[in-house]
Amino acid sequence: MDRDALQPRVHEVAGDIETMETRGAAKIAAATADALRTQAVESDAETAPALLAELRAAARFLLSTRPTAVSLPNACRYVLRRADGGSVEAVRASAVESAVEFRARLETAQADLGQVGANRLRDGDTFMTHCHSTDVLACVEAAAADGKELAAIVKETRPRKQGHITARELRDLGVDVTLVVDSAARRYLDDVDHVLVGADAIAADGSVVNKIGTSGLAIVARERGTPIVVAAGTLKLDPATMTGNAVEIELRDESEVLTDAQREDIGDITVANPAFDVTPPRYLDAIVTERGQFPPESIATLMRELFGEGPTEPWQEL
Ligand code: RI2
Repeated sequence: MDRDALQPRVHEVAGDIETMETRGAAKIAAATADALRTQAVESDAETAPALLAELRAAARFLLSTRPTAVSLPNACRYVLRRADGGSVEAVRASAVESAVEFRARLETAQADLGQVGANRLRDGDTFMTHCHSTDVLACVEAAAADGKELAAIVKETRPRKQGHITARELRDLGVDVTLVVDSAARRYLDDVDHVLVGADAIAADGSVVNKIGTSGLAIVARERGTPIVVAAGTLKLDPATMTGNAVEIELRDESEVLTDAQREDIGDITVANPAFDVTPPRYLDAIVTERGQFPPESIATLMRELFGEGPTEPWQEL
């Protein structure tokens, strides 16, 4: 199906995800569900199969924007598996209902996992974090609501410096924030009670894919004996990894690393800009989800319960 037939809002949402105007795994998932809802509402398809074909095409288009955050295909799975019916109106209504339900579940999940994560944090604790994760923020927000006073060492997170967003949001929650450059992490780990990070995807073996720099932080934290906790709703579980698929690591443009002038000045070199890395389960202490806290090695059991034995790809063309 031609992408031009998709609603302008779907193009807008896809563009915002691609340029990272909309970023963070949970926000990407929420925007994806909204885009599919808009496609259903605004479509002038006249038959149920035509509307379903449009929804599948919209999902494929959204999926082409960023390859790593599994929340994106999981949002598409949720909406498309429930969009069904004998008439165009029935398909429209079920797509809208499932997209709205997905958003509501996302919010509840974040609040629930926030409380689980908050239970790990004690009054007076200091944690270190990397990048910007709304799941991590949910844990801190719940701890703050419980009256706990916290301090945070926030890594700047090159190249896009999402640590600045985290620093501002933590400060707004009343957390005592120290911002450090990424390479200062090891120096400050002695002052830290927990490392608390988010995730873009979690594989069936308990490996966690998160912003580049997470795995190095986890290895150094393990050496120091500092617990490493991942806050991640079950939306981040990647069912495709149950059948042996690897998570694709997004490689982004070199312009995020060097300005044109810097590039010109340095001359003929290669610039590599992977957005994510993989932390093996042996460096992680716990994965905090809305279903409770799990040792990383046991996550496959939860995956099977939620997704069955393997992934579905309801966006495939029939
Ligand atoms: P929440 C972000 O990726 C970070 O890697 C962060 O840890 C992860 O998404 C999860 O974010 P990016 O979109 O879902 O900035 O917890 O590349 O908000």
